[in-house]
Amino acid sequence: MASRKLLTLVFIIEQDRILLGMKKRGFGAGWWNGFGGKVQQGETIEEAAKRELREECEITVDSLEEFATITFEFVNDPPLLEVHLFKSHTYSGVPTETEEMRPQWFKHQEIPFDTMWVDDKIWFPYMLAGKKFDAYFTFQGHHTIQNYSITERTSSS
Ligand code: 6OG
Repeated sequence: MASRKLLTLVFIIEQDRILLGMKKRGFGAGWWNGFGGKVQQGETIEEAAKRELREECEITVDSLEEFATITFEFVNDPPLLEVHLFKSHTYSGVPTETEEMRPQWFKHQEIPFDTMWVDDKIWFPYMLAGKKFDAYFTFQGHHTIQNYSITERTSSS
């Protein structure tokens, strides 16, 4: 079986706006995204999500709701990325620029999809509608989606 890397992605979502960060370095640099990174040994996925949020924009959350997983396959470029997505409506602190991310609020209708990973415009509508889902995207390089699937979670799953 192909090896997988576990990653987190956190969104602070208020009624009419969402907090994104401009990634300043590393994977996905130059694109707006949620806050997140690799799960380290000895921490749970949720602990990693909270740590990355704190490290990347200096805010904290009491609790996070896990609402989706997205697995990314890059053709001829393993490993698979298994990204666990979390959201919160509330947070403590002031979103602050760090070496890794420059945070900024966006109205739901003004999300900068042209400066984001191309998968985002496909699944953000699910997230903003409060849906839970599991998705799989196969990428050819970093700009082209070869195919994908999204399965909405039913209330019993
Ligand atoms: P570091 O490797 O820098 O964390 N990530 C993606 N996010 C979106 N929206 N689309 C993708 O399409 C992504 N691939 C990875 C997961 C990388 C961060 O980027 C996210 C992590 O939060 C391919 O530590």
